[in-house]
Amino acid sequence: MAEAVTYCRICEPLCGLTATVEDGAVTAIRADRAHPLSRGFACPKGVAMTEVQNDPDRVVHPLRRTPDGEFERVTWDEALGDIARRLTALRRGHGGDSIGWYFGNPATFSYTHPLWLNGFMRALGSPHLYSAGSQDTNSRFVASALLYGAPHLVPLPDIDRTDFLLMLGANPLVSHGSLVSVPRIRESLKGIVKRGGRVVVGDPRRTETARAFEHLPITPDGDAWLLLSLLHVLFEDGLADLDTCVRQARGLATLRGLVRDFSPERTAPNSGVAPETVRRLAHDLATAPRAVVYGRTGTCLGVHATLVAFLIDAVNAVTGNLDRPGGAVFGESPLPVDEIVRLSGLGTYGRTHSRVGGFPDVLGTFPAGVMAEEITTPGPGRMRALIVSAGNPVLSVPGATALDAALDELDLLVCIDLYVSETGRKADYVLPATTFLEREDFPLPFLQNHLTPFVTWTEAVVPPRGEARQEWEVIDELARRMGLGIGALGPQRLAHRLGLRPSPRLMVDALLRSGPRGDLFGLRPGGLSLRKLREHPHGIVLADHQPTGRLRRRITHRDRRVNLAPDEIAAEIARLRATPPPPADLPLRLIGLREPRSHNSWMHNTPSLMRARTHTARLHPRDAERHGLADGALCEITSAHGTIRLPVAITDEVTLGVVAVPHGWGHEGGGWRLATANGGANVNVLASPDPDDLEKLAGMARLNGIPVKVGAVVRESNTEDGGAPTEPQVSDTGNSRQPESETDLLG
Ligand SMILES: Nc1nc2c(c(=O)[nH]1)N[C@H]1C(S)=C(S)[C@@H](COP(=O)(O)OP(=O)(O)OC[C@H]3O[C@@H](n4cnc5c(=O)[nH]c(N)nc54)[C@H](O)[C@@H]3O)O[C@H]1N2
Ligand SMILES: Nc1nc2c(c(=O)[nH]1)N[C@H]1C(S)=C(S)[C@@H](COP(=O)(O)OP(=O)(O)OC[C@H]3O[C@@H](n4cnc5c(=O)[nH]c(N)nc54)[C@H](O)[C@@H]3O)O[C@H]1N2
Ligand code: SF4
Ligand SMILES: [Mo]
Repeated sequence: MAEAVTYCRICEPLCGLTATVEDGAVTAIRADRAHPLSRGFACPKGVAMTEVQNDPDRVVHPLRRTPDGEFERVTWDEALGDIARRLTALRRGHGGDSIGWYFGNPATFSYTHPLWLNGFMRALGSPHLYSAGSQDTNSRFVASALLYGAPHLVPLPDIDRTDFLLMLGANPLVSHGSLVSVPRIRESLKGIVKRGGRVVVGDPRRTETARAFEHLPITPDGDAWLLLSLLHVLFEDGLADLDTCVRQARGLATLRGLVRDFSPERTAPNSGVAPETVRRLAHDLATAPRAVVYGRTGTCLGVHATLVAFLIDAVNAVTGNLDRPGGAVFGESPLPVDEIVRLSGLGTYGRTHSRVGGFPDVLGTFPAGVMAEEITTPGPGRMRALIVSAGNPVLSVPGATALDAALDELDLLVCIDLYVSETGRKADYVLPATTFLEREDFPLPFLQNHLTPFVTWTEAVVPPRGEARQEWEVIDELARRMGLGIGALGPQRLAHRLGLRPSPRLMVDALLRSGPRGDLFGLRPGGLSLRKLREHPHGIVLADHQPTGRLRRRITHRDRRVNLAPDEIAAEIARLRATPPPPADLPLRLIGLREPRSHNSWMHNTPSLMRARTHTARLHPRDAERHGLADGALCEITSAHGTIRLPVAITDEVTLGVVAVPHGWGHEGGGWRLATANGGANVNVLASPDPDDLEKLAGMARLNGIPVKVGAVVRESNTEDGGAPTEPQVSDTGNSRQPESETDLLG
């Protein structure tokens, strides 16, 4: 028996874990008490990773689908040989741009996986690259591209030093924080209040976080209106920090003009926030010694997602809180990230446009919401083959029904995954991936998101189960068989083709050593190197706080100023004004939520997380009454695009007129038996499959604020099309139930 130290790669705090290993298998996972930031905290998902690791339903050998729809085991050689042959034939017959790739959320937690797949797609010269980003963060990256010229410059809320946090559309007590890595985020938030400060949570639902702090109820998709009126008051009431702003930014006068007629009286009907509340909030933000506005997925999945992300930073800038301790700070990495982004050409926005819908690329990816039409629209560049790695788009992208049908029209679908998912069940091949416990790792994309600058490295805890392989190894071998050289840079691709393939860890070592904190290959003794990281298995804290005052150097606009008035934003504001009212026959608004014991679609096969749980639709008591729905009754939710059936959970935590349904449920048929048995419905069939309905600047999926209606279901054939369980249980849905996770484990 041995204990191995590693870190969790399920969500962004990257908590430290200790794994017990017996005979080459993980038998238990606990929180790592010696981790300097998570200090003995892990949530139930991290602990339950033991069950994913050892899950009998995991795919551990390459699988090929037979004509009757079953899967049979094949060798890696057979699988990769056939895939390489078919891809090569497509490439010859139709060009590299007939081949597409979608990578899901877990991909970004591996340091090698995104790099290798990017290299592969570049070598193919294919624009068909899609990711979970258009359902998650791309609006944030686009706002940064407009404001700072650099999509990767994403500000962090400096929670540990602020006096006032306005949080919009985030529920970190459940999600554990996103686009900012703060293990023990509940304690950090409580720290604000302990210092005499405030946390205000703008959300249509009185969430776990809203309950722990101050709740500001807001109408779904109301954030742009709220933020415009906050700016209006800041300017009109002379609360703007003009000196700081003029020094940092350009376009201040234009911005002022743009917000002129968004008085709180004018915006209240759209934001749901009363004018006097907006005024007070603007004053409180401006007069707090240090304040910051932060927004997350609730602000990213609406009609005006990029505008909202932009306005959040605009409020921070206008109150003088940008690039300032306790405000919005720009994290620095121990790697030369700005140089890497520049040299690799990866930090793009709008360099190319999608064939369907003409959407600008965001970091080289197009919105996943156009994938279905890219498959079904004839003509040059039609996507004929798709590789999906670490993603389950059938349950995660808008217009799930259309995508599900489009996948049948592909010549080849390959999934690299831990399970046969709802997407995988349509695949020609499902290839077994390693779990994060079976691979070495380095938190490459998260290094600049750590509020406390931190770096770590982990070795694999156990060898891969069965024949599982890391994604980069699969991609490397596929490229070799296709005669492709892969790499982000031209010379790298050539070297790769000639067989010069430095190991990924060598690359990390070189980047660390030459980075701003590196040992410069001996010139700076005590500096970072891979060897040094390996001597510190719990990771290394690099500083107490992220540095400030360096924004000017990092902005890539020629004048090195924040652009507060890009044309794209003015156009979005015009579009906002022209937003038609939602259809009268769909009077309710659908929003999402995250649950402590779910992780998107992929931890529903884990017994310890699934005890006494049901997928439900949360509805306000008055809405339930109006529609004659009792608690636990089966209801039908209908949008312009589809219908699902779910049991109702009546709770006044949702605002009147709002229905809240978590995504990632509604498993069917795939390899995960417990997940499938738990029923539920795929909420994304309610979202529009039409590319015209995607948000304009970043192609964001509209997954929040969807107009819907609800109705009672007469119970006869209730398992037919909604997939709802016959006897809905309501045990985990009660009004005031606290999330078990942190309260249990944080004490
Ligand atoms: N309605 C609605 N829809 C949403 C959202 C919402 O809030 N509301 N949120 C969106 C967001 S933020 C996200 S990030 C997406 C997620 O959407 P996706 O990334 O498409 O899907 P996941 O459910 O995360 O599925 C991940 C898949 O990867 C597999 N997997 C896990 N670890 C690994 C690994 O290490 N390697 C490989 N190869 N496979 C692995 C899992 O088995 C699973 O099949 O969903 C989006 N969809
Ligand atoms: N337990 C758990 N943790 C997770 C995940 C998970 O599935 N389960 N997923 C991980 C992933 S991939 C991500 S991206 C992060 C996301 O992290 P967060 O964004 O913090 O997570 P959510 O719980 O989705 O919070 C979004 C909130 O936005 C609110 N909302 C919906 N519409 C609107 C709106 O129009 N305006 C406003 N102001 N609010 C709105 C919702 O009610 C919800 O409370 O969480 C990560 N952590
Ligand atoms: S909060 Fe839970 S799932 Fe997220 S990193 Fe920590 S232990 Fe893992
Ligand atoms: Mo996400």
